[in-house]
Amino acid sequence: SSDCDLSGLWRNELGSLMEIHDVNEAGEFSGEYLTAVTATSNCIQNSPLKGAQHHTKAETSPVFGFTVNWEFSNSTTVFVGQCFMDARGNETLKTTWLLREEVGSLGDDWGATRVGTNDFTRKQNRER
Ligand code: B9F
Repeated sequence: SSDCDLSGLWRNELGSLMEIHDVNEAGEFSGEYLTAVTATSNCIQNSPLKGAQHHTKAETSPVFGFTVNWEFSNSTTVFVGQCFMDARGNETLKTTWLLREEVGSLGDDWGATRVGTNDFTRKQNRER
């Protein structure tokens, strides 16, 4: 079909990798995220993701959201985005994310959230 399918292996402009497993009937999916970047000395680990995509039948550019719980720090990132396909059939996931880090006190809450964008393109399995 010409619809974007979120399942598969993706890479963003930072070099981070994510694998999304089969999207179920309800539009829900799970997967793993391997970030290429971090801002601590912690060892980066594969981290689980869970999300949902819109499954309107007529939709060819589905909107979705997912959460990554970082295994190596007390922080979470949520992504929202939309899958677009160009004339050649190449898919891009345009996303905006919020990263919440754990802070020690209410007084530090003001600076606990970061925001940014990431663009993902499909990574061919042979490049693995
Ligand atoms: O570096 C983040 C982190 C959280 C608490 C200590 C370290 C965890 C990894 C986040 C990866 C982000 C980027 N990778 C990617 O692919 S998620 C959005 C970006 N897209 C110090 C305090 C808060 C951040 C750094 Fe930390």
